[in-house]
Amino acid sequence: MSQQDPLQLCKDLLIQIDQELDQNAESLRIKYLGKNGLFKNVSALIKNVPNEQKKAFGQELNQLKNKLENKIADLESQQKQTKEKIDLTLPGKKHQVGHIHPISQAIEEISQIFEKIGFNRVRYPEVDWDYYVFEALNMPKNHPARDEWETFFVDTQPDPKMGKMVMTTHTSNGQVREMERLKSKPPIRMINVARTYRRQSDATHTQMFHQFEGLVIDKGINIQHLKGTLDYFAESFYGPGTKSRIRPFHFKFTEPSFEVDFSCHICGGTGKNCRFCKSGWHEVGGAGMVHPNVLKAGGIDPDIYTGFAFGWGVERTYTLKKGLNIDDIRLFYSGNLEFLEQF
Ligand code: FA5
Repeated sequence: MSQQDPLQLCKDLLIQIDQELDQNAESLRIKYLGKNGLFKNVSALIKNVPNEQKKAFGQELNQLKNKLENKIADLESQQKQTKEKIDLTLPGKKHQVGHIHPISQAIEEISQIFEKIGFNRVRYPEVDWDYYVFEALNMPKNHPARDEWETFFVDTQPDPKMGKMVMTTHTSNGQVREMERLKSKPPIRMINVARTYRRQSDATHTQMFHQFEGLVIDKGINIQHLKGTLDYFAESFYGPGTKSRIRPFHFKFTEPSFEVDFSCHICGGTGKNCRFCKSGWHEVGGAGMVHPNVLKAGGIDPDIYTGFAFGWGVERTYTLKKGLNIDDIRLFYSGNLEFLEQF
């Protein structure tokens, strides 16, 4: 080494560092900066450098040292990062695991409650003929009662017998369909849960929501059976002590018809100073004894058989559960994970 031009040696080393195949910081440190390293050897050659070149040689050496130190520092930080990446002692990263949507959970719970007492879970079309949604339910064409349902109509060719296609406004479309499925032969114990649609949107209404529809038809079915079923559901879904109440109402497909309330779990049904219910009761939906015309539409003789039906909103029924304080059902469909992850 000592016979070569020290300045040239420095320049060669600068190139050699760039082309260095060994990428291990420690071994490079030893090779270049160690006790017997190349840098020390080259520095020692200063004694051979003529005085007028000493300054240039010194600058070259400085450049060489900086380059070596930077390269070794870079390699060290890269090695540190790689080491961190494969550190097997680090705790694993948890994958985000989703869960069933709260409304699907509610549907499952509701279905099980009714299946326990012999109801048969079914599902009928969510886009259905006018006939099943209105006409077979004692609402003839052009009847004003249809206006209440805020219907979305489907832009298709009407069927001469079945009429227009509509987005189902309620699960009551399943009533005559179930009678037909069972070839008009009671006993019928149906629980029909499905999506339903109306042109409504506010804190208690969404354009798409869910209903569950109960239908029981047999000989000798009366209002007491309906009331017993409501009480059974109230206690099973909301907890012991919850009561049901029916109030006179009007639906074209039931006679008599009722609105159904459940007692408030906050005030126990008293309504005293209760900001949650104000009256002691919460309304969840409708019910009644199946109208003879609806039985006839399903091919069932109303002189032999009677039945009851009810239809409630899943979202509404669910938000009245103890501990839930949801004052806007649109949250269920907002895609807001902070809200949904609570369930
Ligand atoms: C009906 O839909 C009747 N089919 C119920 C029925 C069935 C009566 C069988 C008799 C026999 P109503 O329009 O009141 O009735 O709706 C019932 C429930 O559905 C309401 O009380 C409410 O809980 C829910 N509901 C109605 N519209 C909406 C909406 N836009 N968003 C959320 N829930 C709704």
